[in-house]
Amino acid sequence: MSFGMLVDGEWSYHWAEHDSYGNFLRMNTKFSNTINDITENDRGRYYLYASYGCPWAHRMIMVYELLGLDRFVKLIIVEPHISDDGWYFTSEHPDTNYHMRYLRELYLRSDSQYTGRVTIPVLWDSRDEVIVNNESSDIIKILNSQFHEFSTFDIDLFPMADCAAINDQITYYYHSMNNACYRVGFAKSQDVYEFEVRNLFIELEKLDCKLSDREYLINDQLSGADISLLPTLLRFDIAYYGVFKCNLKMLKDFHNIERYKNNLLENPAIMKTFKVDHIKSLYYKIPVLNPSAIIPLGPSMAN
Ligand SMILES: N[C@@H](CCC(=O)N[C@@H](CS)C(=O)NCC(=O)O)C(=O)O
Repeated sequence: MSFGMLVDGEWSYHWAEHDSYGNFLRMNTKFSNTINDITENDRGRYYLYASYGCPWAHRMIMVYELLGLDRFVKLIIVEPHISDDGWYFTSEHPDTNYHMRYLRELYLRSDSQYTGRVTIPVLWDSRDEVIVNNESSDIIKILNSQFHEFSTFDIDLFPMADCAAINDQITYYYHSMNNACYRVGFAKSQDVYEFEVRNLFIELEKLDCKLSDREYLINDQLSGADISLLPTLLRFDIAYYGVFKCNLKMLKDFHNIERYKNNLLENPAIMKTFKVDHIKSLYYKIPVLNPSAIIPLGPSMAN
């Protein structure tokens, strides 16, 4: 059995994310609203559903922690495993909002006839009982701008003057890094795999050169571009190298990328979000990639 999705509100054990050549094609997310005019009365109204294992959710959790939004928005963490029934909750990772068993129940609360993947992250409005947005690249911007007034720390990850450049970098690295690792890992033919893995390592070489004399992707300050790229780098050696077969080199052999990654990790708000056990659990329990679900002990994180 593999992942499933909702079709007209019913759970279906169906996984349609490949073309006939074996290329991985990610489905687009379906909730793309935003929030306007948040006031003090909205404290506790919004929830973020997330996983420390998922890179798309991880970027959102990083923004949440960097801004210090915990007194305004609640964060709910799913069990780090996608089952045949999708994301789910346990006593260790409970849904403290509705006490649901499966994340799909949240999607159905928002749209009882929903058709699509049941993905995280999710920005949930508990007053209107709707999913506001389930696209990480949108949610990080919503948190940064609309929730800024209610954040503990005065950080702007999308400063107006650099916004276009940040968005360009997010799009570029989405294709060349974030999603590229998935195209390698979920390739369904040898040719597709080899094509994708070679391209990925060409892009890693380019990134390593780019980072030879800089600490951040844009100018000399942390931005949404770094936060969007970093989750992929953090998963590389501990998951993608093994389970996705992204193994022409380890990431730690790219010295500039490694320095850049470790420098970002020195930020306590970022370090707090990096949970190796959640990442390994999520990826090594994907049945089509690792039917035994055995989680490797290594690699050692030491340099
Ligand atoms: N484009 C979405 C992608 C989200 C996504 O694919 N999340 C994965 C976890 S890494 C998921 O929830 N997968 C469950 C499924 O597809 O059933 C975003 O950036 O938010």
